[in-house]
Amino acid sequence: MKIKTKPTIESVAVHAGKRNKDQFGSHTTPIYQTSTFVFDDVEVGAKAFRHEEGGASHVYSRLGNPTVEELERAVCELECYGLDRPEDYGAYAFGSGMAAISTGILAMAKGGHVVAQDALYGCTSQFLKEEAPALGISTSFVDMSDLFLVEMELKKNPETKLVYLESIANPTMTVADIRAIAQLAEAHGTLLMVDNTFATPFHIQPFELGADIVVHSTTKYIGGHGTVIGGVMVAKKELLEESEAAIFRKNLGGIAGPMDAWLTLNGVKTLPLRMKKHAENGMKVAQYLESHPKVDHVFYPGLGSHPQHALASSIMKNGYGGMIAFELIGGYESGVSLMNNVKLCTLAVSLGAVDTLIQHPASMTHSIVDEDLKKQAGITDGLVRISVGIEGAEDIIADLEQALEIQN
Ligand code: LCS
Repeated sequence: MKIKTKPTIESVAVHAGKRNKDQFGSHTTPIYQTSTFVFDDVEVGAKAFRHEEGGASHVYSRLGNPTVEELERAVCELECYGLDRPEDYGAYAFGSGMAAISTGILAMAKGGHVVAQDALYGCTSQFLKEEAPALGISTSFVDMSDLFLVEMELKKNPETKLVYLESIANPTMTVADIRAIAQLAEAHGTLLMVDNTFATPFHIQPFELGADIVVHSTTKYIGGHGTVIGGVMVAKKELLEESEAAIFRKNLGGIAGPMDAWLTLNGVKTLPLRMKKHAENGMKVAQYLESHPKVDHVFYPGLGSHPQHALASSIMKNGYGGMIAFELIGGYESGVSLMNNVKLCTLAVSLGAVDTLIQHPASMTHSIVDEDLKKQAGITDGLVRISVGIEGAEDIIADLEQALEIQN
């Protein structure tokens, strides 16, 4: 029998993050639901504060917590799956995706400029445009599907410290050429931060393509069950240290709580299994929508009609994910009618849960985005976004069919 040397990503996900047994031999991860940790004596406590050997391993749960650390190791292992030196990387978990993103940007782009993708999750876009300037960080937004524009923007802003993009953009489904953009970033001496929420490491591994920092809203596919808000940032330990990311997290205070970390860890174990089904259903639903006479356009990286289909096929593994954006021929009115008439699908924001969620970016998740930026990024009033769940694909399609039937 051939002996495999590299475990599958399914096996890594099930066992990721595990350390030695606790003192009771607990099989699953205990929830260390505690604010603080006991020191054996003053010396042990003082050494912990000085980060010296012999100090207590844990001090206070805003600085670190064993359950949270297990989640950090788990996501780190998945993002580093297949890399030559995964041990060089580390991760920090946060109480939300936005905490990971804002803390990460503040730590990595201190007092400098960010060149950001024009299509981004609404709150990320708002943070960069409206809050970050007061904190000493300026941003220019650019269409990252045009590498020439990215390069021009980098040349125009030599003080750029960070390039920021979403591997698959929310909600336009634009796929980023991470490899090419990483090369541009490196040539201009800036870091590349990638929000990998839509793709997850099951489909895209930004580190393999040259990214420096990966962030996630773990609220979505990684948690997977719609039970928890969370985020994570992964990068080389050296960069985490240099940027003082741990100090930023400690003092901004955005660490994840142990219960939330534990819920998210449960999601990690089945991430590949769920993503396989999300992607299978995503393709079926996208093909159905594309063939429907009332649908004007479908944005799904797996379809030949997607502007970056060839790029998606070269960087995505195991399929194309479960997110779809589309426009109906009847525009906004028809989209509203569809969303009001679905029965199996749920009208709600968020995504990446086991059940199918449908929402209207222009009036919901992206309502706060600057109007000009929305126009530039292609976030139109008629765009509908669907997060395809793991129900039977035929049931999701039947629900969309009856809802599309109703409108006229
Ligand atoms: N990054 C992406 C790509 C997201 O889609 C979201 C949230 C975040 C970051 C922020 O994560 P959070 O703080 O919520 O954990 N996206 C949402 C959405 O599309 N609908 O509701 C939330």
